[in-house]
Amino acid sequence: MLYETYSNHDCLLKTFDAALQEQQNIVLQAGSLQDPVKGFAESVCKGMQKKPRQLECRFLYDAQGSKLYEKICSQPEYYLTRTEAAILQRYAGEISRKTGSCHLIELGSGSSVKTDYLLSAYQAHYTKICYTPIDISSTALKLAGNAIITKRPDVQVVGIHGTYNDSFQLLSSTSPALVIFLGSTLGNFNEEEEHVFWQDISQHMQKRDYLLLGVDLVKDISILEAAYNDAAGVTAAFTKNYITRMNRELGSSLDLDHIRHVAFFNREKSRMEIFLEFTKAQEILIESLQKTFSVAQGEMLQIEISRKFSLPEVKNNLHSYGLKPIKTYTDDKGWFGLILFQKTNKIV
Ligand code: AVJ
Repeated sequence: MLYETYSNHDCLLKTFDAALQEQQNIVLQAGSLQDPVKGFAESVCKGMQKKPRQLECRFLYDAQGSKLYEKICSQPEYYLTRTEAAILQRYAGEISRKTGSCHLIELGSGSSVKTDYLLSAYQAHYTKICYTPIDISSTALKLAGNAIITKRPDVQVVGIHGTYNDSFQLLSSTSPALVIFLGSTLGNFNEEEEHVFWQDISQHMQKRDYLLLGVDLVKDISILEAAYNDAAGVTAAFTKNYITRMNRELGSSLDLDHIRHVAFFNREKSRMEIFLEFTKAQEILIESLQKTFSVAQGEMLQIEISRKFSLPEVKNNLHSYGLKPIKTYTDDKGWFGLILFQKTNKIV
């Protein structure tokens, strides 16, 4: 797997097109991630000035965080990955027949393990499959990319080390495409962020392109809360790794023994809310910006939200962005949903 760095948008699209042409297996790094420590420092600084304080969850996924997330996925309480994988396994063939041959482009691909069901189905029906995983973890991308080209030498992998925003421009080159957005990662956006996201993506998708969206559905609170408070403490370690990253990259020197993972379901907002609670007062230092923030004893920093959806709500919402629901797939318990949409001309 080759790995190359590109400094501006123009350059990324051109290089992406060239890699497709030349049938390379490669990961291209988008300009947005070239100074990740600076981006992290600025983001923490901004988040600490909000009331209540909120940090951006995408910084959970450094090399260690991506590894811990994979470990979360195999915890008995964390039903999401397992349930979604079973739906994919069962319906990948049908999905591939519905969309026809297309370029698979996945947002937040991580380990790409679940996507393998789709790759397998598309390979069974079509020749020359191209897969574009997009992720903010270069380690996860390289590992996933190498695993795929080894297992499936006929699949071309052109990965993007970047953010969702970097991916939109690529949609001009990938049609007919299936945009894949799994794992209920959508739930990390609040309503406002979600609106901007669908606006951007629907504007860039070409007519008749498809979208496969995985969403976690509202269910019994005890099941939801258990999934984010696993008994082995892996989710707690994942959340606390945020502080480990701050200590390492920002020079924050925080005492992890007095910081606690807290996660509960907010019924009104239909979302899990995940916090780090400071059990003693501490100062957060951001060395490069010469800033410190005092955190009081008992204060909670919001690290992540994970919204829980209903299928009609999601389908209605996306319809207003010109994304027409084609078919919905769920598991027997109705815990998780996969919806296949197609881009139409009409923005309702
Ligand atoms: C990767 C966003 C789908 O919200 O369930 C898991 C992240 N955080 N446990 C989720 C997560 C804590 C996960 N997503």
